[in-house]
Amino acid sequence: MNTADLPVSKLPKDFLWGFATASFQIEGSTDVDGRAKSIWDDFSKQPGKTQDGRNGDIATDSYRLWKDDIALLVKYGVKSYRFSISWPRIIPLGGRNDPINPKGIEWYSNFIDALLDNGIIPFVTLYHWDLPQALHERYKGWLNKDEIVQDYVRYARVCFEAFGGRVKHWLTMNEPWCISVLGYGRGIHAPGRSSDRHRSPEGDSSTEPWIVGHNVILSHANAVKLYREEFKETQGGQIGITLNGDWAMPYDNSPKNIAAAQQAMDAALGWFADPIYLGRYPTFLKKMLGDRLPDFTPEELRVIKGSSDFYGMNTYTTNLCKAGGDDELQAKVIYTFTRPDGTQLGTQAHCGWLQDYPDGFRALLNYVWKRYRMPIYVTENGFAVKNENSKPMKEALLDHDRVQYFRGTTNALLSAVVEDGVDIRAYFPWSFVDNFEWADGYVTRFGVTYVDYETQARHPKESAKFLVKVYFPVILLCCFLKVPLATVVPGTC
Ligand code: PNW
Repeated sequence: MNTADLPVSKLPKDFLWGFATASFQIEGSTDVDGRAKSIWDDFSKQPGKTQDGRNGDIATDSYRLWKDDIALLVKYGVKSYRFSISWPRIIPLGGRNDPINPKGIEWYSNFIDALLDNGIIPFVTLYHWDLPQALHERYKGWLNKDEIVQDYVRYARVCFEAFGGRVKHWLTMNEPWCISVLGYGRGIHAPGRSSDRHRSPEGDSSTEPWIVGHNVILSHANAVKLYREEFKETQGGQIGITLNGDWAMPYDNSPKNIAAAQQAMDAALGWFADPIYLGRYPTFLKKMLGDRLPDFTPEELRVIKGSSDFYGMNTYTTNLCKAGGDDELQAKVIYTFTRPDGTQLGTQAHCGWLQDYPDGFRALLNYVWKRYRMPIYVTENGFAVKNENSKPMKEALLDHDRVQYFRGTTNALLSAVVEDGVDIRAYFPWSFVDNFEWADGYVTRFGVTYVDYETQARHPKESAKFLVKVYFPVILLCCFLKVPLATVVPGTC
């Protein structure tokens, strides 16, 4: 294609890019300055819950090393930084009548000031899985609609009041699917509930994930209502939710596998996106679950529909979908990475659920744009190189597969914007640094920065250099010149 014929780029001037993290995965210092426990504190200490038996007590020590972290972000030249606030640092016992912890407020306040002083825009997640343990003990946390919605909204209010003068980008929740399915269905994330009695003494995987998902949606929507009614006018920020969802591709052209792929989209992404953007649960989900899927009252639906200013997207991979199986948590669909001809979809990551397939990212961006018509903020996207943790550091820094991954996704993103006309406004690779990868412990590394856990020293990997020195300025240049990436970096599309 000749440059002159190219469609005009729609990358906005204020396109945000940077890196993402989450409080429990990086902060450590779990018992200082008045913080109380989150559900991950004890869970990660139970034998067998994390792959390497390690927990979040130290993580990347970012609660203490925050100035060094900001210095590195400055060196990388990011425009924005996505991080999360720890609820049990702000309200240690969590509830609406429980005391606020001034030390917790002070820490995030200083952190936000320092970001802004360095010209970095804070992009803040209110809830990235570290529920105050006290709320789980008091009333079973996300399972209790009457309590959790009010407690979450009060926590959100405290954050809007304390930080909203400076924070203009809010995410209410990170990945409700993971909260519900991994925490209350599969039982592999805190609080670890499941029907599997080898895993958990309590729990019901056939009902609890759907109840939790329902209550997470309601909590999100009511926090947004509060923001819009009492803060938006004076603070002028944006607020929305971020959903995980990977592209579901039919295994082959058979009608049953084409239908299976749509079911997979409905059950993972539509479960949350359909109520929030379209005002109803997907028909497939209702049919599969019957009355195990809670209903929203008409009044609740009015609060939920339209309760996100944008579409927050976390996405990592593509699954080939075959009809079959009886796993409701996966829409009764079988996932595979092996094509009918026996070849693999893409490069395998360290974790079993991830292969590199950039065309799927482009397809997902198009699907979400066409279905929901909301501007898209890509709030997570990344890759864990196979066996990176077993390599000597010098070798681990040469993270070729991660560079390839980001080369692919960057091209896919630009093609979606320039050729397909998708409205994308932000890109945050996961993650700024290697960190506590939940049930994987520290075995799986997602960072563009290597963390030496003996010394806590940070070392940029090739992928960080790639994103920062080549692509990010190039994205901005493409935006400025209104041309796609291939015309600026030959051979990339
Ligand atoms: C996301 N899956 O989690 C989270 O938002 C991050 O905290 C996490 O570190 C990152 O992705 C990498 O895993 C996911 O099983 C966890 O499909 C598991 C899945 C997807 C996302």
